[in-house]
Amino acid sequence: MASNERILILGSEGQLGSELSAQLQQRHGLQNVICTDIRNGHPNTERRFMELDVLNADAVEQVIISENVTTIYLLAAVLSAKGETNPMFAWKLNMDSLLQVLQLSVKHKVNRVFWPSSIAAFGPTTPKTDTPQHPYMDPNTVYGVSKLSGELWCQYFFTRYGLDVRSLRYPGIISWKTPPGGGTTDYAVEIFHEALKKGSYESFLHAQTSLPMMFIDDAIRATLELMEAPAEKVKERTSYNLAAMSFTPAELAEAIQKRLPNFTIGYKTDFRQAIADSWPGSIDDSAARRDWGWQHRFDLDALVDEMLNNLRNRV
Ligand code: AKB
Repeated sequence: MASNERILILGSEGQLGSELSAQLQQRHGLQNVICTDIRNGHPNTERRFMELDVLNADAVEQVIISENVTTIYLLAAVLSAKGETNPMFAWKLNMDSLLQVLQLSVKHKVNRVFWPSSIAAFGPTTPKTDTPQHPYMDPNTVYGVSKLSGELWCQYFFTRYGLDVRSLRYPGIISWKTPPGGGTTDYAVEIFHEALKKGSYESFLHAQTSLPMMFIDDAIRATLELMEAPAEKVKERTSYNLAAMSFTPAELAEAIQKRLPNFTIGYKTDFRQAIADSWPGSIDDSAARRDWGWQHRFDLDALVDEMLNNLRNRV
């Protein structure tokens, strides 16, 4: 397929990157999508892949120059739970990579940059229900602090240099092809694997902890729709609230039990409970719906059907 875009994905092998890169390849052609990560997670897949450490600014700059990159998706990140085990490294990876990409994008006139934020940018004092687009934000994890700071840097580069940076505050993403790594919402993926493998699951979050969640197909579509929206429609230059559904571990277990009646769940909370308690239970994403027409497609039942149907053959 002919495309004028030359797309660089930094962090192509993770949960979002692996599915987003496949969609971008379909839209723009294999030649025009350069997948990079510190390791090749899909060695048998036909595509353009380069091993690249996102913290190596010189190497990233070389790729931007040699490939005439027009669009960058920066997806490499340390997530919330893993970040708490090594806060200084999480800060370094999450912030240095963003600041380098923003500066290189201005220097080499990259047209558009995508950077993911998260519900982790909110904190304990943020309103918990239908969290608005512009609430008080006081994140208390290093991941959340990096997301809030990163959002402000994105807005700064847009205002100061006119760089077209776009961002979404993702909820927990549920996927079956590539697992998430090191997040607080990971229970909602693990539970499906364990339900099919063992018929039971021990949740590290409390039964009644409600968190915003989204099926991966919706998350990828939201990303592409935001990136393809005309610039004048993108009014939030920090990051957009994005929502599909909210549920608790107990509600998810009940939905699984409707399909697997013998499935049982137990609860043994750990340090991730405090992280979840600091985040909102539900999100008001009316700005995204109004500005660029966001609409989710998957609710809890559709998500559980997709997960079980696809994982049944794999597990
Ligand atoms: C995490 O749990 O850290 C992530 C997120 C909500 O950003 N899934």
